[in-house]
Amino acid sequence: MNIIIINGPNLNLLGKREPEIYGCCSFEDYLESLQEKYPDITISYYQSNIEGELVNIIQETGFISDGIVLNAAAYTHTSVAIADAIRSVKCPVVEVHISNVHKREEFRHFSYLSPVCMGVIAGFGLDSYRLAIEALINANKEQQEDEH
Ligand code: CA2
Repeated sequence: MNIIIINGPNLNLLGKREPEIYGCCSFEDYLESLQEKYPDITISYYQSNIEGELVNIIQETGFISDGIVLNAAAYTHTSVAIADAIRSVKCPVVEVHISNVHKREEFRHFSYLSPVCMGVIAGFGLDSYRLAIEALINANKEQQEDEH
């Protein structure tokens, strides 16, 4: 399987700022441990602070990957463009959040992306990404069983 993890704005600061909310591990270190856990899966990683670049990478990878794990960060709550990009691609997209957005400010409770994603995982720290990968593995298995 080929899975891409896409992180949105400010997630390049993971491990450097606000550890009480987002933990103290950099995403690069976490990714290394994730890849060790899933040696049979190719996990690619992309991060951008720019909305249009997130749209581009979803379009570019959404037809050649088996799944996308997407933490669009603040764009989750604002971006019709990212929602449209998700809607336009073939592979399943799992929306991920490190924090439990429903325990936080009200503006974080709404997501433009949830209705066009396969599912949403929030509030488990960086482990949210692993849970999303598990969901994509299960979806891929089910799809293969349906095809045979
Ligand atoms: O909980 C999440 O994963 C969020 O997607 C993170 C976004 C926030 O706007 C969403 O409501 C929930 C913010 C990402 C900012 O990342 C930082 C990481 C470290 C230090 C500072 C910011």
